[in-house]
Amino acid sequence: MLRKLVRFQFCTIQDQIKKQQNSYSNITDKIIQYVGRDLHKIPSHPLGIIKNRIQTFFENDAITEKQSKYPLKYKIIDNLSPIVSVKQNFDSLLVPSDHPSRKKSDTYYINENQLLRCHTSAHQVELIEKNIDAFVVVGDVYRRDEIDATHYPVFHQVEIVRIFQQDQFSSKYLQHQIQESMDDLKETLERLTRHLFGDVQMRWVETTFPFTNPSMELEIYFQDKWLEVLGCGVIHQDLMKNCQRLTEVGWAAGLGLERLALLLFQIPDIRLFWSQDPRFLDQFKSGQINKFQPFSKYPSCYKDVSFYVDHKTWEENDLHSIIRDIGGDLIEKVECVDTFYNKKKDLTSKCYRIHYRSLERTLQNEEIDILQFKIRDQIKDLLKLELR
Ligand code: FA5
Ligand code: MG
Repeated sequence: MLRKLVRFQFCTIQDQIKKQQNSYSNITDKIIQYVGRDLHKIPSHPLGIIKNRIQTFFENDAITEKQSKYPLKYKIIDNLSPIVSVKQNFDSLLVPSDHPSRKKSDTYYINENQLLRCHTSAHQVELIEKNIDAFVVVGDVYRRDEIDATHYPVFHQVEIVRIFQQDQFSSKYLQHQIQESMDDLKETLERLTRHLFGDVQMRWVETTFPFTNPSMELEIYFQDKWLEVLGCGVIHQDLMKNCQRLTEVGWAAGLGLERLALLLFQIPDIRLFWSQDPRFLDQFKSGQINKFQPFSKYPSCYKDVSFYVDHKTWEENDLHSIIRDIGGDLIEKVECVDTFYNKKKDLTSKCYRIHYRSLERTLQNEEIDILQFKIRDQIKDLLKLELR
């Protein structure tokens, strides 16, 4: 028994993934290295500082007048494994079977049934089923997404859910209850935003999610652009029914921690959160929000790669994945700089520009060439594309 226990303790989450991976998996070793780093649990890391601020808000100040009849304490949950089932991540949330987010080009699968959660909403149903009516889930999430200053394949989300009792509504009509829930949702999130930012320019944009109706996104004005920081909505009635909560109504929201941290600390690049450089880490203290002082940027350089694709089957994320796997954090940005259709070949020519920059040192041209050659080789070998 003891031996079993000891062995269990030494089986890291990374071992667990590797053990369950099969030929279906599209998770690279680079991605596995991020699992378990738990940046949101480090109190002096910008993500930990914001997570703690959000936690304090939900522990102390989040009860709106509407909620005050049953002032539930929000339960804070930050230790759920990022390994979830297809059922948790998609089916339970009413995500249609042909939804693009299910594709291997978008999600990191361990095998046919298990994956690295692509959002903290993966835990909604199991917690609602346990009759937890006010909760906050914090965790790392994984997506095969584009790479730029505000997107990264691993990031952190905060999920917030609040479900009401019938007698908290002023009307017995579902449509009115949905409207009242929506109002409470907006009030709560606007208060949270002011708790974090003080005064800031924000706007609500209508959107759709399979598991909420109606659905909204909140955007904040950042570096001369509107930046989406969260998605939310009134929990779909079919989802509540599936949880055996036939008559209840409530709301859910999912925030991106990095997006909030970029704004609050004025950090210019999402890759910095993963930096181990003391010039980054030493700038932050538990409980304190201060403006990030950029240290001198090392020079960047770019290399182009061109190839032919069949536009009917082309999945750009497969390219991003190869580049990220080979170049890791040395990749600053990947952009398509040229596209044209070649009628004779019935193929589309694409040219991608890969920008390289280290946050920690000046890169040598030779080492970039090695990476670029590896990328070219894998485009040929793995994607079976003809280079130009
Ligand atoms: C979702 O993930 C929904 N689960 C949110 C939700 C929860 C809706 C509950 C309704 C009810 P979305 O894919 O838009 O939605 O992501 C939510 C937030 O995560 C975004 O607003 C953004 O802040 C952050 N985010 C998304 N992709 C990335 C990325 N690649 N890098 C960093 N942050 C990201
Ligand atoms: Mg979105």
